[in-house]
Amino acid sequence: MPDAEMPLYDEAQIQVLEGLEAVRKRPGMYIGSTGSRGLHHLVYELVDNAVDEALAGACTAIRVTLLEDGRVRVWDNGRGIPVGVHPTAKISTLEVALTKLHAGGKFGSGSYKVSGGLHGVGLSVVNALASELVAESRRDGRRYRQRYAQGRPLGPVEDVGPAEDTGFEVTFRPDPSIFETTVFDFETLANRLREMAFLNAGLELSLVDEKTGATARFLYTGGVVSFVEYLNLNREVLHPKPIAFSAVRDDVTVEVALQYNDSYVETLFSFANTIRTLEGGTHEAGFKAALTRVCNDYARKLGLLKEADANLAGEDVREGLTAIVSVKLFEPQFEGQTKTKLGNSDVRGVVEAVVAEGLGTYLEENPGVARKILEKAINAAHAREAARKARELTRRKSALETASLPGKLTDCTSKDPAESELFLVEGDSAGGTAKQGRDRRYQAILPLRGKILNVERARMDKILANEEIRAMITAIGTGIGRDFDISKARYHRIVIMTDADVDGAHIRTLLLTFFYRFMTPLLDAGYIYIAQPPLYLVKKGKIEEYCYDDQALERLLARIGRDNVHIQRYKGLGEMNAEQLWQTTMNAETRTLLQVTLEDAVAADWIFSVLMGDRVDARRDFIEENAHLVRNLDTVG
Ligand code: 0RA
Repeated sequence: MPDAEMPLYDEAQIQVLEGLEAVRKRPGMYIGSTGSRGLHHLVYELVDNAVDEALAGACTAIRVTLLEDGRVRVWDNGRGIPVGVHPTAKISTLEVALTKLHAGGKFGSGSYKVSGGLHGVGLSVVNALASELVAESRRDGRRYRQRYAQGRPLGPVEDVGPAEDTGFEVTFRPDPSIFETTVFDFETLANRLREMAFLNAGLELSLVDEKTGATARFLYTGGVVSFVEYLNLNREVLHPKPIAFSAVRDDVTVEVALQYNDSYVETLFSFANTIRTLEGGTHEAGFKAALTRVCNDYARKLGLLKEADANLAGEDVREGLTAIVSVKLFEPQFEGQTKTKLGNSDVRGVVEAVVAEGLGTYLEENPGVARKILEKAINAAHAREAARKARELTRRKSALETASLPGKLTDCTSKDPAESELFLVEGDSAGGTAKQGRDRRYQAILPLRGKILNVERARMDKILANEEIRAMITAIGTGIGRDFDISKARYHRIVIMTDADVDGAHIRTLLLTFFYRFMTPLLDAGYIYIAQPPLYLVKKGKIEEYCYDDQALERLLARIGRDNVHIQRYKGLGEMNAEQLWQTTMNAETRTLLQVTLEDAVAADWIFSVLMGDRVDARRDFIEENAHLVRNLDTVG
C-alpha cells in the first residue's frame, strides 16, 4: 500500500475500534440488556441476518448449534458473504460486515431488510460482544475464515480449503466479562426458531444442543396457517381449517390466517418483517377494521342482526379468535414506546382490503361456518352488555362504601404502593400463619380458599361473579380488562404463596392465567412474584439449614455428611410456624422471590391454553411439573 494511504487506513481502523468499543461500553443500547434476554438477542441477530438472506430467496436452511465448549454457531446455506475488497472501505467485505456498526443487512438489495429500532444491529455488535469469534464464508468453492477477539481481527481473511456449497457461519463465545450469564436456554431459542419457521414458510430452522444431544427442527410449508393450527392445538375449534389470505399489493406482502375456537380468549399476534409487533400498528388496525366490518355486514345480510340492533364491537368478533397477521415490506417504520408498533400508514389500507375481500368471499362460500362465527360474536355482544351492567353495579357499590376492601384482606398500614406487598395465600390456615408472621407495615395478606375459577374457560360476567376473584380485584385496586388502570395498583408486589404440592401448583397456574388474561400490564410491569418457601429443613447437631430445592439439599448433605442428619420435608405452608414462614419466605432481607415476566407471549399463550383448556389429553401429555411453566414464563430471581 502506498505510504500516502496509510494514515487514512489507520484512521478508518481506529474509527471501527472506537465504534465497537462503544458497543462494549454500553451493550444495553444495542441489545437491550446484558442479562439472559440480551444474551439470546445475540443469536436472534445472527438468525435474523440469515433470514434476510432467505427472504432474498438465497437460503433454505439455518442451523443454530450450542457447542460443548459453551460457544454458539449460527450456520446458513445462503450465498455467503463476499470476501473481496470492499470498494469504499478498502478492506474485505467480510471484515466490514464484522466490524462496521450497522453494516449488517445493508449489502444485498431487492430483499426485505429487518431494520429499525433495536433490530438488525447486526454482525458487528455480536462480534464486539464476543470474547472469541470465527466467521466463515463459503463462496466460489472455497472456505474463507477470519478470527476475532472482542471485535478485533486476529489476522486477515484466509482461504482455508475447498467448500462443497455456499453459505455463511459464525461461531462465537459471548464475552463473560460483559454478560451476567452466558448459558443459553434451549427452549427459549427453540420458541424463537419455531416462530421464524411459521413466518417463513418452507424455511428450515434447526437447533442442536451438543451438550445434551437435544435437537429441534422446524419447517412449515403452511406458514401462518400452521402457526394458527399450532396455537389452537389445545382448543376446540369452530371450523376445521384456518381461514387464510395472502397477497402482494403495493410492494407489501400480506399473510393472514385465522381460526375461531370455543374459548373466550383473543389470541392475535402481528408481525412486520418477522418482527413481533407487540404494540400493533397499521397492519393490525387494518385487520381488525376489516374483520369487524365484514362480520357486521354479513350478520345483517343473514338477518342475525336486525335493523334496530347495535353493531357488533371489535372485541365481540374477536372472542375466541386466534389469528396471525404478518406483513413484509420495504423500509418498515417502527414506532411506539418499545419500537414494536408498525407506523407505515399505507399498510393499513392494504391489509384491510386483502382481509375484507378474502373474508367476504369465504363467508359467502361457507355459510355454515359463517353462521357459527356470527352466532358466537352475537353471544359475546350479549355477554359484554351483561358484564357492563355487573361492572356498573360493583362500581356503584364501591362508590357508596368508599374503599370497601374485602373482609378477608388483612391490609398493611403503609399506603405507599411502591413499598406495599400483597401475599395471595393458599388456604385460611396458612393465611393465618402469614398474618402472624408478616411485617404489618408493608405486607398485606389475602387468603384464598378452595379452587379459583378457571378464567380460560369462562367469560367476563362469570369471572366477575366469582368471590375469590372479586376479592382479589378489589384488593389490588386496578380493575380488570378494559377498565384496567395500573396507576391504581395498591401494591407493587403481588406475591403468590402456595404449597409445594400439586394443588398449590394448580392454584398458582390459575392465578397466573388470571393475571395473564385480565391484568397483563401487571406482568409487564413486573409486579407479579412467586414466593419460594423452603422444601426441606435439615438439622444436624447445632446446624439448622433450609434448602429450597433438591440440588441445594444434595449440596448441603455433601458438605455436612449424611449421618445423624434429620431432614424435614415441607409439604405445605401450614407446617411452618409464623416465625419460620417469616424467616424463610417473607422477610425481604432473606427470602427469594421469583419475578414473573412475559418474555415470550406466544409460548405463554400456548402453555396457558394447554394447562387451562379442556383438552385433558393434551394437558396430560404436557405437564411435567409446574417448574416448567414457570421457566417458560421466564422468571428471574
Ligand atoms: C452481502 C452480500 C450478499 C450476501 C450477504 C452479504 C450475506 C449476509 C449474510 C448474513 C448471514 N448470512 C448471510 N449470507 C449472505 C450477496 C452476495 C451475492 O450476491 O452473491
